[in-house]
Formats: sequence, structure tokens, C-alpha cells
Amino acid sequence: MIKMIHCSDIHLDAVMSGLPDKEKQEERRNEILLTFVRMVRYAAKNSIKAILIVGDLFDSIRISPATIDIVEKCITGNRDIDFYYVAGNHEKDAFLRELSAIPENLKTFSDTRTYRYDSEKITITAADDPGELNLSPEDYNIVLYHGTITPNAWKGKNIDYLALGHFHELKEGSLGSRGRYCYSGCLEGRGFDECGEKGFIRLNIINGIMEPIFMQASKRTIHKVEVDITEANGTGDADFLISDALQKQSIPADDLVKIVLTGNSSPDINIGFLSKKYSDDYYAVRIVDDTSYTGQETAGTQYDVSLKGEFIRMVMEKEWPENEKQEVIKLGTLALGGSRII
Ligand SMILES: [Mn+2]
Repeated sequence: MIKMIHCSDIHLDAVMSGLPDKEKQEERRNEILLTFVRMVRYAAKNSIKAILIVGDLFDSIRISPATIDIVEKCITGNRDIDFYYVAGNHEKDAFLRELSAIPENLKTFSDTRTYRYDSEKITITAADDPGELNLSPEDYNIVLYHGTITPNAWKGKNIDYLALGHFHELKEGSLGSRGRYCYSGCLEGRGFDECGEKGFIRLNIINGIMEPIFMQASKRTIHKVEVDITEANGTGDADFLISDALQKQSIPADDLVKIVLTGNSSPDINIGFLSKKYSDDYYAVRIVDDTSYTGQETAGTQYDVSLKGEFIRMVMEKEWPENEKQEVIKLGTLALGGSRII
């Protein structure tokens, strides 16, 4: 049996702009690096033979000296593990340029496109295009690719496991009669748009049969909690509904919470107050108003850079009677929110 890890989109050194203060931004930046280190330690402890890093290991072409140092030590300090690395669209060639030397166990695909574990008949190939693949049906073929795929284009190529990077959510699917593809998602949610469990894929390959297992790895999870506030007649009611929704999920105080308000909005919900209140209960909280327009919020929304804002601005410019404008805005924003109008 051979054991591997598939990970991607770690985005080391990313700025966590969604967090309220600089201290927490810095803390999260370090936590991402620590989670990467923890994953490598897990690999060493569990006799993992290879770590497949499918792009966006770093967030940009600017990598801090401390981060490059830690990553380099992770690789050189674990000579038994082969680190396979393809660059992502974020870091481009910055990682390899910043290294003082390319460690022997860092497989970059710059000279060799396919590596092979002969005893297990396993190949690992980096692909830029499915058309360039020429894989033997006799082997167990793993292909690395960072980007968006059309699964049909990768079928019939003798791929057993297409290890993907680029999307930050776990996503997998079939490649027809042989093989499957998988986006591992990122190791840590970096902002409130990256909710849910994050981690890596552990691959156990035995005699050409492989079982991928998702391993939760993040230090903190970003939870998404939707709260319908249609019944709320003010901030106090909304507070009660939010509190009720949060209590139904046992979210650790160390985690982050994105509270999405849905339904029809009521006038005068003080989101600032609610954000402040719940921020004391968790590591960080973001309240997002995703309610539909009910006639009271034109003044705020019309300046939003959203489809809803765009729509309201368009209607407000018309020379229609005011009550007709309000009716059109109401129906239009309900439709944009996915509600049934009739
Ligand atoms: Mn990415």
C-alpha cells in the first residue's frame, strides 16, 4: 500500500481582510501556516509517501522570508516524503525562485513531467491540457492540474485520480468508467466566503484500488448560519431569531460565524448592534443582509454595487409615478432574491 495526501489552495501569507482587526488578521495568517505544518507532521507520523500540492500554495508572488523558510524546512526536514508541486495562478513561479535550492524531494515537473513508483505501478503527472496525456492503461495514473475542468475532456485518458486545485471547496466527480476527479479545497477558510469544513484528501492506494478520505484539518471553521427574519418587527426580534438559530448549532467559541439574514426585511434592523453583540461570543462574526426588499430600504441599497442596487437605481431614474416605482422595485428585488412573485 502507498499513502498520499492531496491538498491545494493553501494560500500562505494571504491577508485575511474580512477580519475586524489587524491582530486577528495576523493570527489567522500564522494559523494557515501552522495548519500546513501540522499536515506535514501528520504525513510524517503516518508514513505518507507523497504530498501532492496542486497549486496556490502561496497567496501571491510576494512570499515572506519566514514563510518560505518554514515551508523549505518542512520539505528538507522530511526527506522520506516526496512533495509534488504544481504552481497555481496566484504564486506563479515565485516559490521555486525564492528557494535557495530545490530540495531533492521536491518534485516540480519543470524537467520531468511524469514520476513513477515502479513497485506500485503508480504514475504522477502534471498536465496543462488533457490532450497532452499519454498514460498507460496498466498503471495507476494520478494527474495534477490547477484550474477549472470540463470533466468530459479528461475522460478516456486512463486517469485514475485527477487531483485538482483552484476551487476552495471540496468537490468530486466521476471521469466515466475509469477514474474520478477531486478538488481538495483549501486547508483553512480565509474569509467569510469560505465556509464549511476545510482540509485535505488522504489517498490509500492498494493494488490499484484507491480510497480517498477527506480529513478535516483547519484550526477554525467558518460556519454559515441562515436566519429568516421575516417575522421580526425590529432589532430585538431579529436578535431573538439569530440567537435561537445559533443555539441549534453547537458552534465552538473559537470558530467564525457568518450569519445570513434572509426572508423579507423589516425596517430598522440595527445590524451594527447585532454584529457587535455576537462578536463577543465567537472568534469573529459577520452579519450579511440577504433579505428581500419590502419597501423600506431603497435609500441604503440603491448605492450598493450589486445587481439589486443596479436594478433599484435603474427604476428610480424612470419618470414613473412614485408608487409604481416602489411596486416595481419590490417585485424586482423579490425576484432577484429568488422569491416567487405570484
Ligand atoms: Mn486558490
